[in-house]
Amino acid sequence: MIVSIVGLGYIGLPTAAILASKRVKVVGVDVNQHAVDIINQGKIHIVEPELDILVHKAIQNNYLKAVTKPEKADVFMMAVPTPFKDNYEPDLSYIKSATKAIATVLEVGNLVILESTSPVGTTEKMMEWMREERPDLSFPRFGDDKFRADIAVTYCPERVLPGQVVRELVENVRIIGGVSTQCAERARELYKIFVEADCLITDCRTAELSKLVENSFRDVNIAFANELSLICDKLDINVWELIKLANRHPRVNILQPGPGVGGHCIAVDPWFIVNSTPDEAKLIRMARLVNDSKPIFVLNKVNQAVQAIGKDKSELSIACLGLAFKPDIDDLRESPALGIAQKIGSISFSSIFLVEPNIDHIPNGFDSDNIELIGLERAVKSADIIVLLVDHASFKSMDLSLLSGKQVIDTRGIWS
Ligand code: SAJ
Repeated sequence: MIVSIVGLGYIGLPTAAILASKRVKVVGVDVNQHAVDIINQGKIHIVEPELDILVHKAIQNNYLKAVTKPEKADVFMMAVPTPFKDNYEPDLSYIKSATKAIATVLEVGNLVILESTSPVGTTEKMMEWMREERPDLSFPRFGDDKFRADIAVTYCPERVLPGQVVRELVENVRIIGGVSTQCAERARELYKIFVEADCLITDCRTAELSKLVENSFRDVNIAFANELSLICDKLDINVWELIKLANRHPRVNILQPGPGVGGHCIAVDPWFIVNSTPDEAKLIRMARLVNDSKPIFVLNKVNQAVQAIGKDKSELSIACLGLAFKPDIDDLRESPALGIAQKIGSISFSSIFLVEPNIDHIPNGFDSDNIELIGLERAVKSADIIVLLVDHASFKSMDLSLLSGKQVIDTRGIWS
């Protein structure tokens, strides 16, 4: 059996490497020639623990190769991005072009799996795109278990946590949404090669919504915590203590407030639900707005800190601790910490110190020449105002006496 994985990013590449480690022949397809070249050298172009060893072995043992154009295979798995456009409408152009590309090499008996996070109905749209390219082939009909199609089509969302992808790909329960039950059963056989947990069968529409719902559930719960942080600020109550106490109730489990929600999943996927059912998804939309407004609250706190010192900004220095979207990773995508630091960077402080232990150069979006990327201790000692934006391990274990006499804005509650 040959499995072709289209899209060799954060999901596609680990999936390719794990399948290859189970002695399945894998052909990875990516339009990015640079990524293809790096992978074929047994190296990786993304940061993910344990992945480099897996890819290295897979290439060395000849179970994985990367190419830029699809080739014939038995199974095609698509793991390409689904961003949103300016109006929060999902952008399915990557899925469309990947689908059209694989359609040219499809053969009777092939299984096509979509893994990309997608709005409800995308799997069926994908079938339409394949049908347009290949009128000679028959495709399954939604919910029709009697019809024998040439091609099986399934939606199986990825649900792994960045930073733990290699472990979670094997250990997480998998949802397998077939266009028909036969399609789902075929996909389950494939996932059972490397998934140790249950592979639960449903239809493709339910599977599509389940992925969006999981991330929206988390977004709504984080929004609740973020709203509490605003309420507590008004009432002069320590939100971290409040949450700790409330969580001692047997049926309460409040998440943690922060400077906003980042990453390319939780800050994006709820919009796919809002976009498809705008009148019904009121709470989901409001949660997005609450989480997206949290950086403004943090910037107001910076202004208050300046006022508390009673000097002009041009006489003060400020340290921004953390730029990544969550702790102990280098991923800056949709990071509220980065956005806040960039806004601070445009204010005329005398010096701005950025501390991000997981990167080695100042990212784009900082224009001023009074901005430095420096170590934690030097930044904290030198700055008048400290804004803690990410709960990186090294910040948690810092000597807290260094903070004395400083204005401290702890958006993650690690020092409270
Ligand atoms: N955050 C908080 N407070 C919390 C928890 C998280 O402010 O109590 C923030 C984080 O700082 C970060 C953001 O939320 O900015 C998202 O981080 P995360 O760790 O909750 O999630 P992601 O985006 O890394 O991964 C999520 C996961 N989804 C769920 O847990 C439901 C993962 O399983 C999905 O596979 C992934 O999205 C995805 O690819 O969709």
